[in-house]
Amino acid sequence: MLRLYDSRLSGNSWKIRILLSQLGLAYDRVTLDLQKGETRESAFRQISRFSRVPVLVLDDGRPIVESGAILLHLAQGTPYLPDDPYPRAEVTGWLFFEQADLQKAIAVPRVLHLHGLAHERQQDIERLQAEGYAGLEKLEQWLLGHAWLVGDHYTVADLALSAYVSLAGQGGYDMARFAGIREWLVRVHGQRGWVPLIPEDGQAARR
Ligand SMILES: N[C@@H](CCC(=O)N[C@@H](CS)C(=O)NCC(=O)O)C(=O)O
Repeated sequence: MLRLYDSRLSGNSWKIRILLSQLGLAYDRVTLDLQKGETRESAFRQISRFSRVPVLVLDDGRPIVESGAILLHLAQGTPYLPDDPYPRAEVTGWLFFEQADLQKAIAVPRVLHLHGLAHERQQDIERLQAEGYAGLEKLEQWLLGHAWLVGDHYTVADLALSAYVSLAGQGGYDMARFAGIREWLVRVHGQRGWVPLIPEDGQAARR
């Protein structure tokens, strides 16, 4: 059985839970408490070379780290990842863009807001938001002319980017200015098998 190490509010881990649900794959879920430093415990560091979630442990015990790598591995041979090398490279390109231009710029302000540190770290938040808004503007421009990030249907590119983009409001981002992104998020969240970040609160991920 697959085993997913995650944490409750981790957007990177959420991406994996969405795809596992969409693929109908059963898995054991091990939810770590980041506040208690559980990602830094030595037993977990044997599994996760970067001391971070998500980690997917395969049936044969081999771990895969990094959300993008896990998504690409799981999506191989499914409609969520094109077989053709060119569109496949486009999917990969969006995954790199998410990590470089959006993920940290959204995740760090979000964590600071969730932990009540937004006021004292306002300068850091503004610097990260300037980067994040630049990335969001590029995404918006693409989505004003395209329904999906690659080709004519939903792929793991849409899945991967939608996770943190849909959580940006929790990091103090004003998403009202991005009509293309908002409409795309509605399409993404309507995909069969999509699951909210917190199962007991279907609305949380949409805020
Ligand atoms: N690039 C990594 C980022 C993973 C990451 O930042 N994970 C966070 C939670 S979302 C984490 O485990 N942090 C460990 C900690 O704060 O102790 C990925 O996409 O998987």
